[in-house]
Amino acid sequence: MNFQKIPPVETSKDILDIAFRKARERGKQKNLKGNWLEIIRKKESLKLDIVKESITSRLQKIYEIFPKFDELPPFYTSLFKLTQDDKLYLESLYSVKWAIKQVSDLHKDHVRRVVKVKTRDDAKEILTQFYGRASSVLKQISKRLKVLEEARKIMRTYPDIKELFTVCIYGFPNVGKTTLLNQLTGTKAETAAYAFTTKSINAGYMTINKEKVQVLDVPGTLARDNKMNDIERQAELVLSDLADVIIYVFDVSGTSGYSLVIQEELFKKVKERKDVIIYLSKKDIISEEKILSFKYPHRTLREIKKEIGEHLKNKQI
Ligand SMILES: Nc1nc2c(ncn2[C@@H]2O[C@H](COP(=O)(O)OP(=O)(O)OP(=O)(O)O)[C@@H](O)[C@H]2O)c(=O)[nH]1
Ligand SMILES: [Mg+2]
Repeated sequence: MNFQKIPPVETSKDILDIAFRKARERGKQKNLKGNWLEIIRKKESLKLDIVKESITSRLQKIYEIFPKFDELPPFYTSLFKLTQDDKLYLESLYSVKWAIKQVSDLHKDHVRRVVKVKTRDDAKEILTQFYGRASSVLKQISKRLKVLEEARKIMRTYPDIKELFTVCIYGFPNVGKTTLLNQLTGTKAETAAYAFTTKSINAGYMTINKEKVQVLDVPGTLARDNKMNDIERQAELVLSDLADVIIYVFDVSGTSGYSLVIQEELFKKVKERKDVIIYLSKKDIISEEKILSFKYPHRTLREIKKEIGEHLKNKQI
């Protein structure tokens, strides 16, 4: 699912302005046939049609392009619930459908009346009434459209998850996970010298033995079982639902602010769940002795790629 393709949601005011402008421009047709009364009726009906068509087609596009949960892969449904208010979102989406129906019904009703008018003033009055009522419907969903626009902005941060072999870079905050993603895949995701820099999932890709591999960098986690916040839960979601292999980033320099002991505790838990490759970050600022005394086997960038290649081979067998 590519969330980047959802276009910005117009405001109620924009939708109305466009509809009324179109009616003004296209309602100027001169080649209508019949006597003066028939021409007035046709002209005003045409404007009703143009306004209705313009509003409902724009709303219909919004309704169709925004994802419904039953058509989303379960990973995205979970991610959605972690990052925004799913109930408010669905209510907003259904209010768009409601508005389409309201404007269509109003249109039918006003067309029925306009084809029977006896004077120019009556025709104008019906048109004014329709414009007023359609505006009122759009105003009622104005806040809902804003909710959808906000939802779109959040969905833009969702990674475009592909059905590929998936590596998850995992570990405590500030240990150097995003830096590693950038080094492995050439992405330019944001890194910074403080914890919880990454608040959503970053995706990068690399090719190993001609096969494309997806690498997901997740927010740092403290992994306290019942105390995880929704940002940390995104890391847990990738770990449990998508990862084929984990790269666990250990920072033994102490600059991340987490001791070796607690990093080790988390590592042991993760190892129980998935295949783990260890990467020692910040080797440039720690002593050779410290690296040598680190008790688990760890890999360089080049070795990581090689080991992922082994996992790929094993998966194919
Ligand atoms: N010297 C040195 N600094 C590093 C290295 N890797 C990361 N850093 C620094 O460590 C800080 C944290 O790096 P990030 O890659 O943002 O860490 P993260 O694990 O993604 O952090 P969160 O997203 O907050 O969980 C940044 O200031 C990086 O520049 C490294 O190998 N050497
Ligand atoms: Mg990060």
